[in-house]
Amino acid sequence: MRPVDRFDVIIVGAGISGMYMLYRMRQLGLSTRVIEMASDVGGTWYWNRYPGARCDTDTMEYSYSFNEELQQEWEWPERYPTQPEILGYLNHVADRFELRPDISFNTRVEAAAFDEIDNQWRLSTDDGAELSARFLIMATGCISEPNIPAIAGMETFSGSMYHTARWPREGLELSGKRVAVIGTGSSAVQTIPVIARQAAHLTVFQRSAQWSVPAHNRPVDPEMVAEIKADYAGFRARNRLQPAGQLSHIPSNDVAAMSVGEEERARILEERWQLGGFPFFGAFNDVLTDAESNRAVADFVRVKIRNIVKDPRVADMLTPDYTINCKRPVLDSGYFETFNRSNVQLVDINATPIEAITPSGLRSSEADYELDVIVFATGFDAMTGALLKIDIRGRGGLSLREKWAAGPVNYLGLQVPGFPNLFTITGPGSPSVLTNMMVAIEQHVEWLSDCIEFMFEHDHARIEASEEAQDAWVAHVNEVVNRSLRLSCNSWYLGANIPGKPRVYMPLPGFPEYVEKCDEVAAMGYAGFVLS
Ligand code: FAD
Ligand code: N01
Repeated sequence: MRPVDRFDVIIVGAGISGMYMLYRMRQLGLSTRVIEMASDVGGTWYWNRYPGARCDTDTMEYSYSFNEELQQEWEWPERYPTQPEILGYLNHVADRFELRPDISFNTRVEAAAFDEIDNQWRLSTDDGAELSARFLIMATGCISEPNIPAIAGMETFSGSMYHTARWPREGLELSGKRVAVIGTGSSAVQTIPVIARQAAHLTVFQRSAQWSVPAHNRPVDPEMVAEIKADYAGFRARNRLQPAGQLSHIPSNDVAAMSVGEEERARILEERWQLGGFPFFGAFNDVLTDAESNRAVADFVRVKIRNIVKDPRVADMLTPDYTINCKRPVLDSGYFETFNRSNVQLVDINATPIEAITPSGLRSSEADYELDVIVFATGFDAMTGALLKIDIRGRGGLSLREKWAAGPVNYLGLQVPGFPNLFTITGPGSPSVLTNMMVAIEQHVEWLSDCIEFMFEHDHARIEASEEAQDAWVAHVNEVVNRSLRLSCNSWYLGANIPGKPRVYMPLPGFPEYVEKCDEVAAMGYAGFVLS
């Protein structure tokens, strides 16, 4: 039998969260090991290599803020960095802070069980290793477990099939190929215009039309960069006070849509449309709370789609019929324009469902499509998928899969009663994917580092959220969500994209108040947790 490697802290995942968590644990002088199933660091930016993949958070905000030299020295070329640029940055961080020696790559955590006798988490991995640690930090990512729909006949296809999050590292030659993209979420909207330019023919299979707004990517303005860098810390601090932890320089307009006249409303929307990116969704303060305001903003985008797409029948198919900003907002660079190309066809799979994948392509209820490549841009089993793939057992053998059978429950989005010393970074029940993730990740990592330091300083062996704290927190999340229009559409926030997944709104709309609550809990000696 191989000996058990024992650590103070084990972190699962070496994306942005796991890397920073490791850095902080080292600063505390704790023995720490990161387990990562990929062959290198980067997480999201390691896996998502599809053509056109890039960030849609403004570049000066999607980077670590914990090291002043790093943020001063790093140069981003464009408003939204590309996947290779972000991966290059994360590799630089790994090199600069010499993180790799404490990371086991190509290793998947399969199971984790809490040993109540010595307060240790015992982990087993796919290479047969056994490890244990006092604290277990799940940095497994919210958008990391790909969703590949089960379609009859998949195994018979003679061409090649790829999920956007499992794109081949060596790239893919698409010129002259007949390509299908299934799905029209953020990944699809980014890749469709690029694939359309490369492939001989592209067929897009759409289940839900997409409210997409122009990204308006462009080279960064050196003057703006100099201004931000003159007080980068201040810029970050101001962003952390914004509702989505970003864009303090283009803040949301704190005005209700229907409180201004039609002309003024159109002017504000047009101004933000021209600005591009997420500021469009901050045009008014009640887009997600007032149905009439929501309709006014949606009508504005409907007209835009109709003006861009030449074929009115295709424009109709591309126009969503649900609440705008209810699914995750999407930014594009020429998405709607792509459907004016003669080599691009749109298929509405609600009207003509996909029946099977065949040896030569795909068959819908109405037609056969001859294909060389099928791209699944079908998203992820978000927020809980990667966690529940691991067999996690807490006190008394309690299984997390059972505990969360009706949907995730926890306290502060950080800890689940019954699972002492185990924490999730950007877990369900926290603002997480509703914010700039860099901000959400840094806030969680810093709170957790302080908590773990406190535990060691005070010689506490165990920390566990109470059931009462969990129940009150879950009620709070539901109450906030119920005040909005967020339940009015099918979204991955709700698990609606995964057949059989409980319909529970997972993230908490509530930044930056959430941060105050976390700080308050810590200041009160970790109120709501039992320390022993
Ligand atoms: P991840 O980057 O997902 O890393 C998790 C890691 O855990 C992965 O490397 C995975 O391999 C590993 N792992 C999981 N399970 C196991 C296991 N059992 N054993 C071992 N290793 C495991 N957010 C924004 O704020 N702005 C954006 O513009 C933005 N763009 C995005 C674009 C794409 C294409 C995607 C998919 C997401 C985007 N996001 C964006 C969200 C993005 O996921 C986060 O910003 C951030 O990268 C998450 O980092 P993380 O370290 O928490 O998780
Ligand atoms: O995934 P998605 P994604 N048959 O779930 C459809 C981040 N991200 O990879 O809407 C047919 O959004 C599904 O249809 P529906 C960002 O947070 C960021 O695009 O469920 N179709 C949808 O159209 C984002 O939200 C960036 O009805 C099926 C699509 O596939 C998150 O990652 C870039 C189907 C999936 O869209 C996920 O984005 C990329 C089925 N069985 C990603 N199942 C940027 O920052 C699903 N679909 C730029």
